[in-house]
Amino acid sequence: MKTFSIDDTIAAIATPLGEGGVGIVKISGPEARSILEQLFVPASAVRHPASLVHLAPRRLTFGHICDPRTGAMVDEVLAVYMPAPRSYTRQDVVEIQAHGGIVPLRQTLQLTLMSGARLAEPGEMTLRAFVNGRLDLAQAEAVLDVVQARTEAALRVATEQLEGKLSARVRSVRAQLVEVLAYLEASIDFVEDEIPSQDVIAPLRQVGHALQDILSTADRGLIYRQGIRAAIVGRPNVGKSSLLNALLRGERAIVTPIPGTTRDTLEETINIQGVPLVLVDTAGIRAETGDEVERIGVERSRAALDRADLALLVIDGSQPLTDADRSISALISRKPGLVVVNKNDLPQIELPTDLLPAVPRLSVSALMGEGIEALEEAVVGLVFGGAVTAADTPLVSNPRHQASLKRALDYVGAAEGGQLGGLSSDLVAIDVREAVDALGEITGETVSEDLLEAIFANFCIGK
Ligand SMILES: Nc1nc2c(ncn2[C@@H]2O[C@H](COP(=O)(O)OP(=O)(O)OP(=O)(O)O)[C@@H](O)[C@H]2O)c(=O)[nH]1
Ligand SMILES: [Mg+2]
Repeated sequence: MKTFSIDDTIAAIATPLGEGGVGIVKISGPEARSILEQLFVPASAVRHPASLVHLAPRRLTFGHICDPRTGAMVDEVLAVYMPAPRSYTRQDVVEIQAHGGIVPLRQTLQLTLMSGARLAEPGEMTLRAFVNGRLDLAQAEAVLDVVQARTEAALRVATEQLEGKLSARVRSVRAQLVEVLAYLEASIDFVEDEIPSQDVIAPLRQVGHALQDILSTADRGLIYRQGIRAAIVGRPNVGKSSLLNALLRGERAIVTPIPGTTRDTLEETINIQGVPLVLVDTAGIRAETGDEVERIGVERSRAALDRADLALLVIDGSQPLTDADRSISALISRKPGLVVVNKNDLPQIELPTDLLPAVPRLSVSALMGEGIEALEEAVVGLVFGGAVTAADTPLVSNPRHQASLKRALDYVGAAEGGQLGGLSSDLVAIDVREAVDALGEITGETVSEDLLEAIFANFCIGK
């Protein structure tokens, strides 16, 4: 997407490549209809040649895609033509629903390119929807979040953003700021008695509170959207892989009585109370390992721990604490974590109280599935900072939006401070303008081409 040309016609395979029930080729742009007419032979046209190119808008028409050069049939399809502006991109859009095989879809796409379409870049259809004003930027980003949602909670956050809930809040706050800005700029140009004096502090404070309010659920929103990485660590044979399996309710990792069974890290995602939790099973860490493969595994588990948001330290409750347990506990002391005392189906040996005294402890049996639900509760409690409420859906779930909101809040604070400190209107106006621009970045009123490119590059082709 080097340049934002939106006047040409683009085409892409919109469904994942592979064998499927159907596969869709999408075309958007002024030539969409004429391209379809070159390639598509409605079934009715075979019987009544006069109806050859008659396609009723938004009606599925059955027919065949044929190579216009040879007349050779490529696939049997349903085609639909959606004239502008009532389409996803607000341009003329054509969708060809073909059989979901790689070869017929590729050939159909190839024919559209031959007939004048250009291959669409990732996200280019949605970019057009944005440029043509059908979606604002936050809504366009929500499209990607809907596609990528890993839990129902994440999907709910994304669909509300797609509907424009966040955009509406941001717009109304921005409008308030624009009013303040207009007043400040007017008072630069006119002497005091020419415009009625207006309170600037109160609206700035109001905006500040509104921004704080929007931001207040952002941390939770980000968690729903991005998930949390939890590394399961501990010395060999304490039951890390068994714990992963217990949390997955399945047999994913290999479990044996032999210490050193897990040689490499293994990742699986589970959904606990709407939070996508990426569990990383690691090789047991011990001080000295002669085995080269195991040593590499141990290195990886240290790395996994570094990248994790939280650590689950597994201890074998039926065995006395070892030096290895202690050195691993030192590794996790800087992370939020839980001590999981495993094997509580066996006689237990009391843990010394000085082992990570500030970290919550849970007693479980990975083998029997005992205490696993309490562990899940504890993880969610940790993730949401203790207080998990079934409060309403977070408005903000995107780090980009969170950063812009924080920046806007900072500038509003600076403007308020400046105004209270008796700064001249033109200086206060500078801060207010920065805040207005920061909010405009969320919905896309003020946005650079670089940023657009970065955002839409994350989309899949055909979206
Ligand atoms: N009694 C009992 N045995 C368990 C429990 N959890 C795991 N085990 C047994 O402990 C042994 C080691 O379990 P793993 O899950 O492979 O342990 P690990 O920590 O992944 O071991 P490494 O991969 O070697 O580091 C196996 O024989 C398991 O059946 C438990 O809760 N109770
Ligand atoms: Mg293991």
